[in-house]
Amino acid sequence: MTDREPTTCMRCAVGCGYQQRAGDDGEFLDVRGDDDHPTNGGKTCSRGVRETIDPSGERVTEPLIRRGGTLRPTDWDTVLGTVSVRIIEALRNGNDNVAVLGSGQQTNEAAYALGKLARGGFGTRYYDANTTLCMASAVQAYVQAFGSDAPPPTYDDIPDAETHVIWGANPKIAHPVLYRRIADSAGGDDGELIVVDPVESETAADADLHVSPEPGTDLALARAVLAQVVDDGLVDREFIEHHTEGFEAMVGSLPDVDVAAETAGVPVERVSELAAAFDARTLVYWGMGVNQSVQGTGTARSLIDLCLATGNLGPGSGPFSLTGQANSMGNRVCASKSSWPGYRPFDDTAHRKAIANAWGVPLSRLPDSSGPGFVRIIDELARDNVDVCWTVATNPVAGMPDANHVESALEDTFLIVQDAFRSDTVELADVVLPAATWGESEGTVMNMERRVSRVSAAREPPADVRQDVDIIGAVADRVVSDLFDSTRLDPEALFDEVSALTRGTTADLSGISYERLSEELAVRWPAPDETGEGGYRYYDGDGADAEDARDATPDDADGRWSFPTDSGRARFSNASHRGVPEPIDEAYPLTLTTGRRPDAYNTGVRTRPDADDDGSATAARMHPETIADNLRAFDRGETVIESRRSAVTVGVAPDAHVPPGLVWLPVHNPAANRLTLSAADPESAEPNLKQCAVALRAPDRTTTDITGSSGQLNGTGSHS
Ligand SMILES: Nc1nc2c(c(=O)[nH]1)N[C@H]1C(S)=C(S)[C@@H](COP(=O)(O)OP(=O)(O)OC[C@H]3O[C@@H](n4cnc5c(=O)[nH]c(N)nc54)[C@H](O)[C@@H]3O)O[C@H]1N2
Ligand SMILES: Nc1nc2c(c(=O)[nH]1)N[C@H]1C(S)=C(S)[C@@H](COP(=O)(O)OP(=O)(O)OC[C@H]3O[C@@H](n4cnc5c(=O)[nH]c(N)nc54)[C@H](O)[C@@H]3O)O[C@H]1N2
Ligand code: SF4
Ligand SMILES: [Mo]
Repeated sequence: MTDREPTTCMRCAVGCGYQQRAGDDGEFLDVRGDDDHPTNGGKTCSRGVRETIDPSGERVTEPLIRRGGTLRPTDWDTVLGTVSVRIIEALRNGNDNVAVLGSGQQTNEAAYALGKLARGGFGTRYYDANTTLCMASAVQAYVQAFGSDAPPPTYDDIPDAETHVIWGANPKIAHPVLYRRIADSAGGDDGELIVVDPVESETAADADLHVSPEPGTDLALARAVLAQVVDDGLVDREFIEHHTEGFEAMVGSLPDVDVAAETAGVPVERVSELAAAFDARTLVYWGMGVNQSVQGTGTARSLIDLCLATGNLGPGSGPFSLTGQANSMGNRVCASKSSWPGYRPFDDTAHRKAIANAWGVPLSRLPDSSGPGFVRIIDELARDNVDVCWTVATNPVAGMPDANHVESALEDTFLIVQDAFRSDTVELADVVLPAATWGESEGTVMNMERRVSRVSAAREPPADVRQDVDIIGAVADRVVSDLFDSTRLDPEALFDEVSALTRGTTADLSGISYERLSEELAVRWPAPDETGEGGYRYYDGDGADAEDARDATPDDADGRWSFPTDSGRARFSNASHRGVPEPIDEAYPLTLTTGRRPDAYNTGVRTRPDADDDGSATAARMHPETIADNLRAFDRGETVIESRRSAVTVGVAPDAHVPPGLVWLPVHNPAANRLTLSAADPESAEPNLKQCAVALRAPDRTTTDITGSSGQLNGTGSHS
C-alpha cells in the first residue's frame, strides 16, 4: 500500500485537489478530496471520483498498426518508425502537410511539448486543440475587451457576490463542487440566483429567476438587458469614464428593448428584472450555451459589457467563464496555439524572435499564422491538402460537428491517434500510440481560476503504454532531433522551460515550481515571484475587500486598474444579433441542442453505458407535447432525429423541463454530431454546436450501426 499523495482531479476545470493511494499490486485503490487543497477544501463530486477510479472505457494497452484494413498489435519501434517516416515525407511537401490536434485533457507539460513540436519542429499552421470546440469564444472576448485571456475573478469572489447570473451553463451538473459555492452564496441573505437557459436545467430549477430565451438568441437578449440598464440609469458613470473606452459607440449601437426582447422570445418584464439584478455586486458565469455559437464572441462580449457598464468589475463581481476540461486553461497558456506561451501575441515579431531563439529554431520555421482552427483544419484534410493528421487526447470523429464529414476527412489521411482508451477516432487510425492516463502520468494542470496544481503518478501504466510526454519526445527525436535537449522528456524540466517563457507576460508562471507546488499544493498565476500569487486581475487593490472596492471613489480607484490594452482601458463592444445559422423551417421544424448529463463525460469514451444503464446518458429529452405532435415518429421508445447532414436513431426520454419544439441530445451520445453543422464563429472559430434544425421520423429498422466497435450505444443511424 502506498502513502496518500496529493494530486488533482482531471475530470473538469474546477480543479479539485485529491489524495490518491494505490495498492502494492499497482492496482488503483482510492481517491478522496484533499482537505488542504485551496480549491476544494476536501469536497469532491461523485462523477469525478468514480470516473477517476473506475473509467468504463476499454484501454489501449499496446501500439497498434493498420494492416489489411485491421488494427493489429505491434511494437514501439515499428509504430514510431512508421510515424516518423510518414511525417518526414509529408513535411517534404510543406510544413502544413501535417496537422496536429491536441486537447484540454493534456497536462501543461504535454501541451507545451506538443505545441513546441508542431509549431517549432514541424512549423505547421494546422495545429489546434479541442479547446476551440469549448472556450475559444470566451478567450476572444477577454482578449478583445481586456487585452488578455482568462477571467478576472477567482473562486474567492463568489462568497462576496450578491447576484449570481448563470448564462448558458449548467454547473450543478457540469461543475458540481463549484456550484455548491455559488449556491451557498446565492442562498445567503442578499443572495440571488438567476439562470438564462432555454431549458429548465437542474441549475435553473434552483434559481430565483429563470429566463428562457429562444435558442441562439442570447446576443439579442444580452443587448436588450444592456439597453434597459442604460434606459434605467443603472450605469456606473465614474467607472466608465475612468477605466473604459467605447461606451458611447456601444450605446449608439443598442437595439430597442422591446424589439430585442421579442427576438429573444423573452417578456420585457424579464429583461427589466435582469437589468435590475446588475445593480448589486454581480458575478456573471457563462458556459457552452454562450460560447458554442456563431455569435459566441459577440455574446460573451455583451456579458462583459454588462459588467463594465454597471461597474461590476472588481472583487465580488465580474465576468467569469466556466472552463470545461481540466486543463483547457493550461492549453491556452502553454500550448502555442493561438498565442505563444504566456499569451505572447502570435503575430508580434519581437515575441516570435524570442520564441524561435529559446527553441533554437530558425524564425522562418514558425508559421506566419496560427491557422484556421479545428473545424477548418478538418476541411483542409477533406480537400486532400494534408497528408498526415496526429490527434492527442481528443476524439474528433465524435466531438466535432458534422461528424460524417470529419470521418471521411480522417479516413483520407494517414491518421495517428494517441489515446489511452479505445475511442471512436482510434477505430479510424492507421497507427495508435497507447498513452498513459490519469494516475499514471506526472505533470501539472491549471483550473478555470488560473490555479496551477500537480497531477502525480500512483502506479505504473500497462507495460506497453507510455506517458504522453515520452511519446511526443520520441516522435520529436526521430523527426527534429535537436528540438529538445534530451530524448527522454522530463515533466519538471518542461514545466521550468515553459514557465521561463512566460516571465514578464500577463500569464506569468515564473514564480511557480514543482517544489513550490509540493508545499502549497496550488498557486494562481500571475505569479512573477516565489511568494505571491495572482488575485483579482487588472486590479491592484491588494487587501481591499469587496465592500472597499465598490465604495472606493474614482480617485482611490484610479491607480488600481490597468488593463493590458493599448489605452490601458477596458473596451466596450457593439456586435448585433444576426440570427442562428440554420433556422427551423417546414422540412426541419424542430431545434436540436446538445449538452451534458450528470453521469457521463464528453463523447463518452470513459463513460460508455453498460447493459444495466437506463440509457439516460444518451437518450434525447423532449417535451411531451413535442412527442404528442410527432407521435408517428416513435417506435418502442426510439425515434430517428434527422438533420440536413445525417439521421440518427436514439432512445427518447419525455421531459417537461425541455421546452416544446426543442430536442435535447446529450453530447455523450457519440452519434450526436452526425447531426450538427460546422458553421463557426468567424472571430473565435468555435462551432455552433448548440442549435441546428431537425425533424423526427419513425425508426427504419434496417439502418446500420455507424458507431464502430467501441460503441454499445443508443445512437445508431445511417449516413445520408
Ligand atoms: N457531467 C459532466 N460534467 C462536465 C462535462 C461532461 O461531459 N459531463 N464536460 C466538461 C466540459 S468539457 C465542459 S465544456 C463543461 C460544459 O459545461 P456547460 O456549459 O454547463 O454544459 P452544457 O450542458 O454543454 O451547456 C450548458 C447549458 O446550455 C444550455 N443551452 C443550450 N442552448 C442554449 C442557448 O441557445 N442559450 C443559452 N443561454 N443556453 C443554451 C443547455 O440547455 C445547457 O443547460 O462541462 C464540463 N463538466
Ligand atoms: N454537439 C456537441 N459537440 C460537442 C460539445 C457540445 O456541447 N455539443 N462540446 C464540445 C466540448 S466543450 C468539448 S471539450 C469537446 C470534447 O471533444 P473530444 O476531445 O473529441 O472528446 P472527449 O470525449 O473529451 O475525448 C478525449 C479523449 O482523450 C482521451 N484521453 C483522456 N486522457 C488522456 C491522456 O492522458 N492522454 C491521452 N493521450 N488521451 C487521453 C480519452 O480517452 C478520449 O478519447 O466536445 C465538443 N463537442
Ligand atoms: S467538480 Fe470537477 S474537478 Fe471537482 S471532483 Fe468533480 S469532476 Fe473533479
Ligand atoms: Mo469542453
